[in-house]
Amino acid sequence: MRKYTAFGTAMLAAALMLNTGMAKAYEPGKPIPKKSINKHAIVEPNRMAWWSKARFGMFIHWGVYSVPAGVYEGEKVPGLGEWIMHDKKIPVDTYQAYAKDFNPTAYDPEKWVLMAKAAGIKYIVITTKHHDGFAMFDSKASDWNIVKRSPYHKDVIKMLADACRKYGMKLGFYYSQANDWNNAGGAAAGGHWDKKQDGSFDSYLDKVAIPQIKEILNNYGDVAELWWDVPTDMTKERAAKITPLLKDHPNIITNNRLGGGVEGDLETPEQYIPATGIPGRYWETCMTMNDTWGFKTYDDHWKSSKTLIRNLVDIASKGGNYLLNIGPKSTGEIPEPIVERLKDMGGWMKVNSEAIYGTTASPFRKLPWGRCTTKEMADGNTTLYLSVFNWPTNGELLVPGLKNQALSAKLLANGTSLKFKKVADGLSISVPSAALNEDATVIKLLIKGKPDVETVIPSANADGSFVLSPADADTKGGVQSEHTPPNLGYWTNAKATASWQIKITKAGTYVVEAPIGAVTEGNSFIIQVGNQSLKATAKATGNDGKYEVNRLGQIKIDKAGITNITVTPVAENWQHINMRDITFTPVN
Ligand code: FHN
Repeated sequence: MRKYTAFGTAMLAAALMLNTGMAKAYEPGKPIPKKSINKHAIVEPNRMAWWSKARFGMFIHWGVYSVPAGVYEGEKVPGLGEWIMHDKKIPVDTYQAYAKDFNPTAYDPEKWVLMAKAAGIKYIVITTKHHDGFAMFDSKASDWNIVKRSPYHKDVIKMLADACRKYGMKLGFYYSQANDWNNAGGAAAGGHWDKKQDGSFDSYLDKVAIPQIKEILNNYGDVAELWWDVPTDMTKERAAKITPLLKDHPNIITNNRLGGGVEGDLETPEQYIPATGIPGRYWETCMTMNDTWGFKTYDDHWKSSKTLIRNLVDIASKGGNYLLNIGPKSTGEIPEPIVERLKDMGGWMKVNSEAIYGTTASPFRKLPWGRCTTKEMADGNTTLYLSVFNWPTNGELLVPGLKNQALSAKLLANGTSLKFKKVADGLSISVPSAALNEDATVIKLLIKGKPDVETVIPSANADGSFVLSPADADTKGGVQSEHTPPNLGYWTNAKATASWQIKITKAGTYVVEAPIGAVTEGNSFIIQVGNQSLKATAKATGNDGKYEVNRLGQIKIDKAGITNITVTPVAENWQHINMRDITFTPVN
């Protein structure tokens, strides 16, 4: 679990609230024909085709905030790097002085684009203006921009657009339409602490935001995506001033954060992967590599390359795109941990990208060992890409519930053919003793026809014992299954639940144990098994990544058979926990 500020979360919640009760999608973003949506397939409007195939994009948060880089008046400021002005209530003049030190002489946009390409990234979305209102482009609408106020005096967006065009990389623009802490009137709703921010929000929209949106739409060639953010006070009427600007850009893809009830094309889960995707909507998970979007000198909480690769696979298996963020330094350099991770992702993609690009969601509800992506073949058969995270130790990989006839199975990395046979619970594939790639080894399985999968409910062992693993959980409310180590994380919401279905083999009393990491004391939860429940409290370990086995207590299971098990937090005192496997052992 990685923490982000309560404020950021609140802003996002506000963004999403403003998008509820939504009207129809605006022109030219034709609404997705909802009637033709089934659980995993969307009838694709053509302009979405490239995006759906791409699966992997790069977000860039770059601006004046990369100068203080998380430090103000000698003090390390907690929270997001790009929020420093807001979080420390930095006066406008003081903040604007940072622009004098924003001199990215090491900026090499071609190098950025080639780095992204080598990682397997297909499109870039960059902040043209974040909440600090600083335009990273040559703007006529406000001189609070890089050309006028920085010693660099160059339009870095134009330079990036040129590089993207040269190397065939799609480019999209992030634009903070309603939160602007420097242009007068722009902070009317989203935080206000300096007289210089005074002004009317409508006049800010008319004189700064709308002219700037026109500039980014018209001065840089094709814009692949327009990424609105935080629609504070964006009423229907205000949004209606912006949507017509997109009419001349019929191919542009927009997200769901404009506000005013505008649905846009994309859902934008932030910092999480929706447990079962977002059926019937295009979606793009945006995520940081460490804990900040904009560069901070001392944020070393980097996700491992393994986590990033598995996130990409996980997202593709749920039918979404991964918009992975980088925060460059004010010099224009990319921090080395980012470079290393993108290189690792590129190494994996070089061999396995076939399992990502152009694929659709998994037909399996859950797979105990990894993920699956799918490609429909022209002859009506289907390729299943099985990305194995946890390699079997017995030489057999069970594809549970698969009823189709298998035609061939190969290791994607080297083409080695694998034997397979039908078994009672699905298809069993004979695999080498060791994985080819610890991050994810892909098996390319060709099956006859469209996937026909029966949900297999796992069974307890003959002695009655069983283990509930994070990967098998059905999660609701934000808690999610994380990979390294496998755990249920992001469990910040006291209403979030994890549940499982299992075939109990023996009635009786069971001892329940689980390794848990918890920063604070007092996180209690209820384990509900059928109609019995057990209340337990996690021990604090001081760090949510430090696990200690908790003996949670005993519970009576009344009868054998299919049983639902749910873990629900007790709201009082709930902070968050990370929980690994829950083990049930019968008391003899
Ligand atoms: O407040 C911003 C944040 O700084 C960052 O830009 C993210 C990216 O999705 N969006 C906002 C919070 O939802």
